[in-house]
Amino acid sequence: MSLTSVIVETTPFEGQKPGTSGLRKKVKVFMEKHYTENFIQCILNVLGDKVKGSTLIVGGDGRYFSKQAINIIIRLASANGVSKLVIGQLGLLSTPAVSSLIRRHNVLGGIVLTASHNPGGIRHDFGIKYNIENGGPAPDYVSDAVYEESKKITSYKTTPKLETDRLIDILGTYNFNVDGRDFVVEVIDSTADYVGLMKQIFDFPKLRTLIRGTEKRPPFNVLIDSMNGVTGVFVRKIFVEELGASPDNNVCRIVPLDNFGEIHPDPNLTYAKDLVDKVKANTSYDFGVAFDGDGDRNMIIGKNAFFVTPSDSLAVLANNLDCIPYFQKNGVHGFARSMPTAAAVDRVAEKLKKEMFEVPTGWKYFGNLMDAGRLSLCGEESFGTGSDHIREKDGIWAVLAWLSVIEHKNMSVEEILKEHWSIYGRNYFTRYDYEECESDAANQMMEHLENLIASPDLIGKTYTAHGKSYKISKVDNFSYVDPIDKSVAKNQGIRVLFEDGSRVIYRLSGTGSSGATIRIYIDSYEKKDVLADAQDMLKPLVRIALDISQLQKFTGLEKPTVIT
Ligand code: G16
Repeated sequence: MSLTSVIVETTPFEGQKPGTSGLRKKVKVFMEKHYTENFIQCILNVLGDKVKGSTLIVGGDGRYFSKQAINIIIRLASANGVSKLVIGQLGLLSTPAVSSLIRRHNVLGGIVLTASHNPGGIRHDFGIKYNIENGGPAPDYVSDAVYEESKKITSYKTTPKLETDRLIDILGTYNFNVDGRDFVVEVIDSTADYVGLMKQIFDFPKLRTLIRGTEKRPPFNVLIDSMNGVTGVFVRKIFVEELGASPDNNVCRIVPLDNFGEIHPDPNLTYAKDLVDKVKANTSYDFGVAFDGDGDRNMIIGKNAFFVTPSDSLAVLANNLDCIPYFQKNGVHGFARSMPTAAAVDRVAEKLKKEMFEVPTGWKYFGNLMDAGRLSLCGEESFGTGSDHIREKDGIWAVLAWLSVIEHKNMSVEEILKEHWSIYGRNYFTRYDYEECESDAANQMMEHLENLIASPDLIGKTYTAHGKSYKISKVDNFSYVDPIDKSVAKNQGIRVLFEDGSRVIYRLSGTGSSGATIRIYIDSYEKKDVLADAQDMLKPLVRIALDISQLQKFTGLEKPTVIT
């Protein structure tokens, strides 16, 4: 049947400005008439002539409003001259799977429907982000252009009669003719491509032996928590079907729910408390991991819920990549971390004589370095770890990498960490999050910090708390020049650096959907005293961080919402 597109008049919406990773707003905002259509049309406008005849990947974490958004995308894409959409069945694709598909199919890009670790359901968050040809999140210049378009959009093109009802429920190729052009929707198995990629990277038979056990070695007992997010379908395929994990004892919450079962699908010690409690209560578990809604974040714990900070996780993997087939074949180039991430990996880079990069918060800043062949492994304190196999962070990849290291070293998680610290020393790290504060109060606090760091008196000033003193050696608002394309990212977080190498960093989150979230990152290095409790160790610096920022005065908040 031949279909005809139409032009629909619209007017701009305020605030369609992508944050750290795409546009995230309350579901009811995306449901407003023309809101989602406007944003999708703006992306297509920015892509310009490249859209004609192109293929795009579409999918997401299956949160509430995903199907409606996909239907809008199908109609707009067909009317704007896209030739083909490759869509995960039921709209499900993890963020890493989208990145993998873009690269393997060599297509123009992808649209990911997710608000990541933010809660889902009709009362919560939805999100849309665009990924470019290399499979990574759109760089700032693309997102800025989309935002500029959103301020002046007057119309969008759609094919209203294209029947989308239940189209993405059944695998298959669906052909349409729109304005005389062919338009194809291919609904694919959500996991097949990604599972294939993981099998190329890791030694699956060895990992299966680890999980199942041998005559000489008992099964390595894992608990994998998908937190009702999209990784559930991947966990079933990879860990249960391929690696022989028990569907009853080794995995939990693996059915994706559109409201994530009303939990906050953010893998940290506060929101993944269920996993922590289960691993603590059942001492037969050797390992626990939780993922976020869209599967790019991970939190690793060992026996008795021994917590591995993301900064340490990155450093340990960096130190042991040679046990993974992918790196044996491709070699290990450089390492990188986001600025607020503790510098544990820097010490590994130094020892292994690898290039080391410090970029602003946001996975998009790693892409150019990977494309240039200068970066193999990177990570962020926000529970993101990944490599150059794709251009997104990758939760399942991180677990398979950890299991490879455990299999190779035949040591527990805790033993591996303790050995690592004994060689490199330890970066104690904590992050305090103050979620959903009043935006004005948060902005005033940041202004206060800006003014403070502008004052020359601050350098050399000593702060004392709980009997420990720290002398300020440098303060700035972090800015970054991309070594490849020389683009500049300014105002990426206020840094207070102390003479002994300790750091306090302040920034506002770029992933919230309402209000403001203040993040304070505290990091201190110890060469010898490596076995203390992180919260005890960092108590003086936390006090100092709160004193410098006067957070309580500005926000009225006594306590953070989340402590990592
Ligand atoms: C996103 C980005 C990450 C970044 C994080 C920071 O994570 O993909 O690279 O570290 O945001 O979040 P915030 O700005 O809130 O500190 P995700 O998992 O939400 O896509």
